[in-house]
Amino acid sequence: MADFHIYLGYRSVSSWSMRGWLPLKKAGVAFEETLLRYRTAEGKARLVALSPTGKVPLLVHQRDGGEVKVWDSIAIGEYLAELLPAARLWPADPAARAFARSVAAEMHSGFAALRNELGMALLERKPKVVSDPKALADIARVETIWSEARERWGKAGGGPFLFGHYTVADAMYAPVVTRFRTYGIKLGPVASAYMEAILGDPDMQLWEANAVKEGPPEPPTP
Ligand SMILES: N[C@@H](CCC(=O)N[C@@H](CS)C(=O)NCC(=O)O)C(=O)O
Repeated sequence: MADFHIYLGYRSVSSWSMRGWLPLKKAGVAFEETLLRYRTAEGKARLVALSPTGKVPLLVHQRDGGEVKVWDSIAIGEYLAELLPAARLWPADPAARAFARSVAAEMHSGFAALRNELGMALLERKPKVVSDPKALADIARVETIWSEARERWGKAGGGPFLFGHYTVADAMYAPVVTRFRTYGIKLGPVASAYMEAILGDPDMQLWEANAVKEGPPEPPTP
C-alpha cells in the first residue's frame, strides 16, 4: 500500500482536484487515488466522513505510524514541497518563489468572475465571446501573470513552465489553461506557448484520459 492516498472529485469539472493531484504526480512518489462522486448522496457522505471540509482534494499520508490529512489544494502543494524538496515544487530563487507563492495564492483566493464566466468543462469545446468587464479583467490579469513569470524566470529556467520547471504555481493555473481552451480564449504568443506546454504535459494528458474513462458527472444538485 502506498503511503500517499489522494481523494479526488470528477476530473472533468473539479478544478481543485486537478490542483491537488498535479503536485502529487510531479513529486514522483507512489500514491493511490480514489474518486468520490460527491454529487451522489453516497459519495458526499463518504467525503464528509473523510474530510473536515467535506471537499476534495484530500491528501492522506501515512507517516510515523500516524495519519496526516491535508484538505486543501494549496496546502497539499505546500506539504509536498516541504516533505519532498528534490521535487522542486517551488522555485529555488527567493524572489521567484515569492512571486510563485503570490500568484498561486492569488488564484486560490480570487478570479471569481473568471470562474463564473468560464466554468470548468475539461472535455467540452464551446467558444464564447466574453463581454463581462470583470471576467475580461481577470483574463487580462492571468495573461499578465503568465507573461511576467515566463519573461522574468521561465525562459532562463530552461523549461516551458512559469518558472522553467513545473511548480505548484503551474498546478494552480492548469485548470485555467483548460478553461481558456474550452471557451476558445485567445491570448498573445507568450501565454499561448505556455498553454501549449501545460496541455502537452504528459501528466495533464493522463488526467484528461482518465476524465474520459470516468464518464460524465451527475448534474449538480440545486
Ligand atoms: N479551497 C478548496 C476548494 C475545494 C472545493 O471547492 N472542492 C469542490 C470540488 S472542485 C468540492 O469538493 N465540492 C464538493 C461539494 O461541495 O459537495 C481547495 O483549494 O482545495
